[in-house]
Amino acid sequence: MQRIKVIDSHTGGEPTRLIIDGGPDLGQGTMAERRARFQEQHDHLRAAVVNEPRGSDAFVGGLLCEPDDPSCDVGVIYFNNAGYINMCVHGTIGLAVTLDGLGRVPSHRHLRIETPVGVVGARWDDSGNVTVANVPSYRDHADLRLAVDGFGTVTADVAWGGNWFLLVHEHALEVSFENIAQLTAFGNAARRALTHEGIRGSDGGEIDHIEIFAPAEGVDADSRNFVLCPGGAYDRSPCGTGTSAKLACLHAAGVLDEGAIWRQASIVGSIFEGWVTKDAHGQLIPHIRGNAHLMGETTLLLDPEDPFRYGITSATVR
Ligand code: PYC
Repeated sequence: MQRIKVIDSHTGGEPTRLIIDGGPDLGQGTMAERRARFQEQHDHLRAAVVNEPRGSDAFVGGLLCEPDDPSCDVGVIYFNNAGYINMCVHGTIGLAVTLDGLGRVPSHRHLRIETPVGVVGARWDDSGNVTVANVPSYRDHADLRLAVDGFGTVTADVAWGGNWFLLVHEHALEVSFENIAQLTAFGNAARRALTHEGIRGSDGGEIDHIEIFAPAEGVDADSRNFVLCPGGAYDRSPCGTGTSAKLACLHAAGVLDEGAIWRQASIVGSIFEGWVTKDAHGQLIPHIRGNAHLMGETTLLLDPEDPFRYGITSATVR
């Protein structure tokens, strides 16, 4: 019986399942190289950890690794029900709180974390919140007009915040918890429209996260968002890489100065605070502050007799 030890947390309602023991041995190399090995040789374990019947479409999984970069404390590879994601801020806040619970955080209360798309930082403040200093982020396209089948033409930006986002700011949608089914249908149609139009990120990457914005009503925030993740689930948190992409767009538009606070509410009302600084190379660094709660410490059992031990996926359904 294969055993995989995980710790579950949630960040603003969005779950993270961190593999702390029993995960695949990916050998040495950068996180990007090890992620490729994970995908090629051990993808069934990704599916086992996050898909039903053990997981759900909402879970983001993280595989804790020894870092390749000696300046880092840990490395991590993030994944979900559909595959692998580049960076995950809510997951990094969850990882930080998990390592703290395990007593693995240095006394200076700061972690350097290696990901497939760069090194990020996680720092605690006196209130117990964690701030993630994300990878350099930027706006790629402004005010793109996109015809979305069944929803008319919307206006959106494209930005990198550790993943590629379409950030829709002019639309006729109601951004509310009650309207999740329609928002999800829109997000899927917008992804099809991007594919149809051949619109990708400037590095050729697929724009696989769709983010829709509206004024925040009933919460103390600058905006409320709905984020559709690549596997079809919506982000319960405000999505830290999505908030990073938003900060990059606001800064590029000249409406968010360095250090000014932006409060982003999610579709369930949880909030991240964000601001931007510039690094030594003049690149824009988003900082995202939030907190996470531990939910469970589990040993997953993969019974060789269980036909769904590697999750319910198209590969296991008969
Ligand atoms: O918080 O960056 C994030 C994230 C990405 C996908 C789900 N959450």
